[in-house]
Amino acid sequence: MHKALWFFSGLVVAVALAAAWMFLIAPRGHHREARMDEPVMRAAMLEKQRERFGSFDTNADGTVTLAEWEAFHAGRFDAADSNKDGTLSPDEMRAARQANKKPGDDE
Ligand SMILES: [Ca+2]
Ligand SMILES: [Ca+2]
Repeated sequence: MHKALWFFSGLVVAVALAAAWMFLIAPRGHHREARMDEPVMRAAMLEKQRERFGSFDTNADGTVTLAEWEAFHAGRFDAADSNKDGTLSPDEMRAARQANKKPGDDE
């Protein structure tokens, strides 16, 4: 009888420790993994920014002039002006926005 009481008490403690692990300690481990991925995510983001900057900086001198800025946007304007009348209609702007949408962008 005394041994059964010790066994039951041990079982209760083991269940309590398992519950503490599942709800208090293990979730922190998950966040630790997420933090370990941060440098990888940051590097991917920086690479994406470099690519975007490179699409403006056409002479690759490390700066974007007004002419490069305007040329980039003129190219986008020309691509959006599907009927080539020199203006953008609401439909053309909507179509251009849809065409430039990336996965994960808001609707
Ligand atoms: Ca440049
Ligand atoms: Ca047009």
